[in-house]
Amino acid sequence: MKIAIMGAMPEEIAPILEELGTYKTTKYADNDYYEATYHGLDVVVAYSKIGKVFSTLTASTMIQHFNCDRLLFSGVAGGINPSLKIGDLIVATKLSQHDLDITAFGHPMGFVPGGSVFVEADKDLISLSKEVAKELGKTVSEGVIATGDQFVHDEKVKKNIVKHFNADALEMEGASVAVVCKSLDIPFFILRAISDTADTDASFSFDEFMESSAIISAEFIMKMVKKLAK
Ligand code: 3QA
Repeated sequence: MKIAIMGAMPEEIAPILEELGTYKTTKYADNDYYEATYHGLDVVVAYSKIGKVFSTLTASTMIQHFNCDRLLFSGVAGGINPSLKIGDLIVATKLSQHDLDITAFGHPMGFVPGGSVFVEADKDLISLSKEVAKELGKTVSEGVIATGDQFVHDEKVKKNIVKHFNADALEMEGASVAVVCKSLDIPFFILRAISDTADTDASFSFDEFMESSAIISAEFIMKMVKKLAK
């Protein structure tokens, strides 16, 4: 087993690299990849840079070039479901691209021929996350994550995403990573800790809480990796 652990921003993987301690850095496709062993398990860590295109490239590279056979994503998200507070963890059950729009031809939002509106995350990894949550005595929500190439900071945009996808949280990489993993038949897991609620104050909330929320997500992911190593 070789696990890909990815984030989008440096802050999202910094706590992971710190936990690994030592690693080998390899440059590939204009990005840095960090290879290590963690409790005897091979891992490859990287941050993709923000958005669907960069995250697609990184997920694909980790699987096809570095031969990872599972992928875990750790990072932060904007909360939509009002029950989600800053720092809360959400596990994606399924993901959708909220900005993929060929509705002019009668298709639903998020759909293109040959694809599907939602991509479901791996059930076994979700079960594993439930075990970890139980052991830590932590509440971890499950829900729909919507992905698009925009930092959402507007109630109207949020409402529209709820209308089409009934999403609980939103971010900018999960669904693209999901499409890559599904296409290459690689079990994947997307975890996010809330950094803001995607409203008018989102950028301020993000600046204040992204680092602490990124740590909350990364620590949980590493507990899962530890369990996978057993
Ligand atoms: C966007 C980051 C991108 O990787 C997606 C954070 C948290 N809140 C969100 C929201 N809308 C969409 N996505 C998110 N991540 C932040 S760009 C800031 C870059 O600053 C999840 C996410 N409301 C860099 C310094 O200028």
